Amino acid sequence: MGIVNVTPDSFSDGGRWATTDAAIAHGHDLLAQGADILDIGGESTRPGATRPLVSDELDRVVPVIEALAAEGALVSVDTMRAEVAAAAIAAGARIVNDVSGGLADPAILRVVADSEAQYVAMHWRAHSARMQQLATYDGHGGVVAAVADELGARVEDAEAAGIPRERIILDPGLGFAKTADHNWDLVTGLAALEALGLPILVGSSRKSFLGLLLADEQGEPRPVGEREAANVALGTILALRGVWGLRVHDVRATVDALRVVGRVQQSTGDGW
Ligand code: PMM
Repeated sequence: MGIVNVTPDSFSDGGRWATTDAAIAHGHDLLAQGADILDIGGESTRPGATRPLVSDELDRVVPVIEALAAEGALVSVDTMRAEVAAAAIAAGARIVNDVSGGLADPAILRVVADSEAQYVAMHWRAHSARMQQLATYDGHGGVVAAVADELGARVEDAEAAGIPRERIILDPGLGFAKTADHNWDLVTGLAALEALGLPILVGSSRKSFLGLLLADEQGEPRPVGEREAANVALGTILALRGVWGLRVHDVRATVDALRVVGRVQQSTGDGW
């Protein structure tokens, strides 16, 4: 899944694809690099971000989705808002990627239920301005048990609103109300999410836990643009585990890695 952030303020690429034409061209580039899905978003969720007006979010994403979907691309809309999801589906989006899993705007669940779109429910606790204050997981089983429980509740709500289970994909929400250690716990504890029996999408691309892992001797995090090799390594591990999707900014390197995984699995099956 290649990322097209039509935003002025995303943490790693804010402003780069902020016009309709630049975003569409970026979508073409990601398809050429081998993306299966284009994830188009008009709201930055970086820590501390303020929310855009609904009208601005619509203006950002709808024309980009219309153009790319009309060309046959499989488009996902990255939104927490029912109104934006509805407009995106009308414009041709076939996946709704809701980073709040239906918590920010519960009406989004009915919008998806009334369509044929797939639904990504990500683990989330609060909007970006507040989320890092909620990065506490003191219960038995820590962050892994809490995320599995809370995502399980999101699935129940989605099903109650009429979204069939077959259309739901789960995402641990790396970096959302999570410290770096929480993110690593989730990666290594993926079995607890897999136990929910649904496909899993993971977004680690350029995130700060990779920057911290690769920090220099002074403890200075590796800059955002120099985390790609680590991201590909993580994506390779996750692909070997059988995750459904990887949400990435640089598609080519991940696609190359997935080809290697595919070639190895062609010879070894799942038993290597
Ligand atoms: N991360 C971001 C935005 N949307 N959606 C899903 N499903 N999973 C994620 O991890 C995720 C997301 C933040 O990253 P960005 O600002 O680089 O898009």
